[in-house]
Amino acid sequence: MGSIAKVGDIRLKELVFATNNAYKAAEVSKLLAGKYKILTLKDIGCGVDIPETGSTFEDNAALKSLYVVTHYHLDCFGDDSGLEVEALNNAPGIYSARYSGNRSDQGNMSLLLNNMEGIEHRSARFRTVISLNLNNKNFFFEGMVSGTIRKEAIGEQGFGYDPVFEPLGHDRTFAQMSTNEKNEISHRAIAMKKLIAFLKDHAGF
Ligand code: ITT
Repeated sequence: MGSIAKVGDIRLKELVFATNNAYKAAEVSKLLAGKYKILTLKDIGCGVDIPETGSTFEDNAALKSLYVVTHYHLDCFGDDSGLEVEALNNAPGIYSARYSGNRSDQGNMSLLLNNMEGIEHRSARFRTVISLNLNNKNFFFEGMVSGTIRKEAIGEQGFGYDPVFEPLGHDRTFAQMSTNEKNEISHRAIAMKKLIAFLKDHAGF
C-alpha cells in the first residue's frame, strides 16, 4: 500500500484520503497518527472537485476513492458524510455541503436553523460512509452519531454543522470540543476505527 515516507526516525506508510476538506483530513490524521501519513488530493497534485453525482453516501464515497484509483493508480479512501435531521425528512443528507446553494458553513447553518424554526423535535444524526480502495478492491465502513440540533450556533472549533450539533449524552456541541474529544465519539471516527481494524487485518497496520 502506497510508498514509504521517512519522517524523522519513524517510517510512515502513506495513504491517500480523497478529500479537499482540511478539517476532515486533520481529524483523520490524528486517528492514524504514528502509523500512516495522510495525503490529501492537494498533496497528490489533484486540483479537481470530484463530482458527487451519486444518490447515496456510499455512491459518492466510492466516486471519490475510484477517481484517485483511476487517475493516480494509488490505494485510497474517500468519505462522504452529512447531517440527517428527522423533522426535515433526513435533509440535508447527501446535500449537506451545499444545502444553501454554496459551500458556506454559515449559510448552511442559517438555512438549517431557519427551516427548523418552531420545530421542537430536533433529533438528528451525522453519518459518514468511507470507501476504501485497496489492491483494486472496494470496501465500505460506516459511522453515525445521534444528537440534537441546537436553536443557536455555539463554539468555534471544527467545521460544517458542528456549532449546531450536540451529540447525545453531552451538553456541548461538536464545535465546543477539541479534535481529540470529537474523535472519541464522532461518526467519522467510528467509521475510521472500522477502517483501522480492517487495515490491521489486511495491510499490517
Ligand atoms: P470532500 O468531498 O472534499 O471530502 P466536503 O466537505 O465536500 O469535502 P462531503 O461532500 O462529504 O465533504 O460533505 C460533507 C458536508 O457535511 C460537510 O461539508 C459539512 O457541511 C457536513 N459534515 C460532514 N461531516 C461533518 C462534521 O464532522 N462536522 C460538521 N459538519 C459535517
